[in-house]
Amino acid sequence: MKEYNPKEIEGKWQKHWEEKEVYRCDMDSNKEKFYALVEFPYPSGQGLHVGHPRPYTALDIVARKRRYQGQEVLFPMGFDAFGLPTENYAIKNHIHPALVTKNNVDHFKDQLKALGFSFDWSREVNTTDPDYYKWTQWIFLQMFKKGLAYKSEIPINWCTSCKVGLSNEEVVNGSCERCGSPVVHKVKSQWMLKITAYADRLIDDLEDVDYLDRIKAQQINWIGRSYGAQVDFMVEDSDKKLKIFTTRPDTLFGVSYMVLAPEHPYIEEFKDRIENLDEIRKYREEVSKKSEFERTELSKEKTGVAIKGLYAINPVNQKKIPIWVSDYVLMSYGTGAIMAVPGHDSRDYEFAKKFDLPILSVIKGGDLSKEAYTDIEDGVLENSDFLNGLSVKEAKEKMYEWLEKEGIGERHTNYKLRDWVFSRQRYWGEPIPLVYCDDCGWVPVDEKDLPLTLPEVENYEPTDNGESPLAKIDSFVHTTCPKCGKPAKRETDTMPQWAGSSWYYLRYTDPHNAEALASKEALDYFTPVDWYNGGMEHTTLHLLYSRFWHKFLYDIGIVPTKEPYMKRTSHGMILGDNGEKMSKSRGNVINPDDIVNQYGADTLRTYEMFIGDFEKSAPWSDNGVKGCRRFLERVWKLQDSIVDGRIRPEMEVLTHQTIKKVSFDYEHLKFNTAIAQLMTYLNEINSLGSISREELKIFLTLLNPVAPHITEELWTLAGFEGYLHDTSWPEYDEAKTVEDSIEIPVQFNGKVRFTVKVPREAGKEEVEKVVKAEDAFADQVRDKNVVKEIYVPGRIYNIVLK
Ligand code: ANZ
Ligand code: ZN
Repeated sequence: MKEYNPKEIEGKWQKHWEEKEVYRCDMDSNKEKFYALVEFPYPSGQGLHVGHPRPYTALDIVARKRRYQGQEVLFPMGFDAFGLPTENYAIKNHIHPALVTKNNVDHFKDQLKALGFSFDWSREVNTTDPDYYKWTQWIFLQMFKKGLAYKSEIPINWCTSCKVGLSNEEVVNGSCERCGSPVVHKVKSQWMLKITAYADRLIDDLEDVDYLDRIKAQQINWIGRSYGAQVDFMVEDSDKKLKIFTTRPDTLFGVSYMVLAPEHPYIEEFKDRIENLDEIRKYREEVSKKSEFERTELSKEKTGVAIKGLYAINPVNQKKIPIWVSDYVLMSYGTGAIMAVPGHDSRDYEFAKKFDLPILSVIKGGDLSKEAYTDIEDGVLENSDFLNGLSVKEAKEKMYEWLEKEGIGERHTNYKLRDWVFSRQRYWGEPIPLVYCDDCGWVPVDEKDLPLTLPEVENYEPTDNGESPLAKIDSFVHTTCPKCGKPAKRETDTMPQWAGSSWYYLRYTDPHNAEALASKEALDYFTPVDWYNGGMEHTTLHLLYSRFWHKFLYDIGIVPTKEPYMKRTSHGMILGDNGEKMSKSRGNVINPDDIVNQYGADTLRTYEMFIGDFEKSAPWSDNGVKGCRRFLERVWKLQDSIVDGRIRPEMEVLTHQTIKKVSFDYEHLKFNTAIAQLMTYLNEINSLGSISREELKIFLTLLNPVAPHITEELWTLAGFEGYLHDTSWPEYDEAKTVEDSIEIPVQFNGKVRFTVKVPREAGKEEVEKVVKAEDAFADQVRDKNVVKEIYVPGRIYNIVLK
């Protein structure tokens, strides 16, 4: 037997698969399709991380298994290559970002290929390829034409270091998600996409998909739908109404003050009446330095200023109530003003305590000297005139009716979700294909002129005023209006990195199509994606954005389904051996290339699947890697102990159990327990000292999705016909997964003396015969008499002697 040499056999099989196009996928209407999708990587300069192979191996296992089961499997890979890290690297090193991207993609591809994934590389996509982004631009134009893309002068989140506008989603705790620098607000005219128009469908259609519960919850929380009412309070001695949003119209009788966001327009509107205007302006100035996150943190000490000289009138009882400004009310949510009910809202309660404002009870049962009473399930109204005695639910309903009848307010649904800031003032992104004409306004580039490609430039830095580098390229900027032919100017902002990944899974179905983003045939056959696995960090943004684009494409008749992904799962991270996130600064980064070189791709794959519960994070362990390599060494040695024949009786139950368990576990993210079962199987074989040819076939097939190279090699070495990748998945017989003989303890006067092996279904007479045939039976009885015998079926045989 030759030594196990992964280097030799892995390269050989990878070459074979590639040359024979073994994993190429084609539409085949006779076969059921299966579309398995993993998130395509951003080709960074650091190359592949050991975190990447975890999800890729997982779905590779499922893809390989489904092929054995006769499905036409689409399992593609590509690169999400626009974006800041590449651009920043290009600026620093004076290399064109396209070249940086090409080098990084080449490196990633080599690394991915060395891991033996069964991707159909003929379908590779790259979001920076003009043939690809032509369609990203096309989709944007369709949205523009439908009024879903609009320009808005809004304060945007501005990263002081990247010099780029960020969406709310890209701001984490007041800092830039990418570089960690502080984010400030800056007013800029930006292209926006109206994702809010899809908010309800993005929540409601989750009913139709099979996502992990926590993923659904994240989507729902991010959209943040709340049902409530908008209610008008009159400003005292004026004809102006102060509009507020509340989810608790039932508590209107409990309002003791109002709060405006410091940016609320009424402060300037009523500036002549406000006695302490300077104080309020000063407060507003201070607040502008804080992020929304800091402002809304629950634990923070409440601050605020009473507006002197301005009061509101409560529409339900005409009571005069004071108006305050405070930063816990955000201008960007609801109407930027609230009615405060300190008796039943915790934030209002804290505020009222701090500033000594009245706290009224309108829901029975709380102890308002301690805290706000916020229970809405059991609450019953009090001190509330026509609502007294009603439950919260009934009172809400009655109040909606009353407000509507009196013309004071109406039902209103609010969302936390904001429209998507779609402009970036950067070079390395898809140019936004719009032209500004003084006469015609914003005009789309003619579709036949797509792709609108990026011009060659000398340097990629944004301009100091924050304009995109494209603004400096006269030949790009100056054009003619596609509508009237007069001189006009191009938009110089580019799209955000999220654009290309919002529809890439569609392009994989027909990646070389020059006439459409994909043919109708291909979309009908392959979509929706059957199973999408990706990181938890992408289950809000990317998932939401791509579901939005998909729904839009559905509305305009391009894609056949409402949802892009039928099933979404997520994997945990691989951490450093110290349990912390891998990072250069911690010095705990593992390079997958080193593991492949030292132990082989099959070991890395096996290890990453065996490392622990797939959905949880797990620390790297060199010993764990070595253990998986030893397992494969023992698998390799099987070639020396092959005997002829089918499944042997002593292996029958374990074999059927193993097929059953491994088949189930691969489909349910339980890769670690599947591998543990295969290890048990191998141990049993080793204790028998041999493996029959049929047993070997089954074992190699079951292990193949995890360790595809060593198993192909052993298949060939064993002289089985054809190639392992051409065979089919083993079937199990449910009846044979249970042991059909069982051990029965035999008890004499309450003490177990020996056991007998009998068929599971054996009756008393049959068991009695076996018991009495044992020598040990005669030893026990000797000169005594058997006075009683009881058989508890399957459990115990009881004998009483005298
Ligand atoms: C009165 C009230 C009484 C409220 C009560 C709650 C409990 P969600 O569920 O997040 O939508 N609110 C409204 N606009 C706000 C803003 N711009 N900034 C901060 N808070 C705002 O929350 C809705 C509730 O948050 C609203 O209902 C309002 O307070 C507050 F016992 O109105 B409520
Ligand atoms: Zn024009």
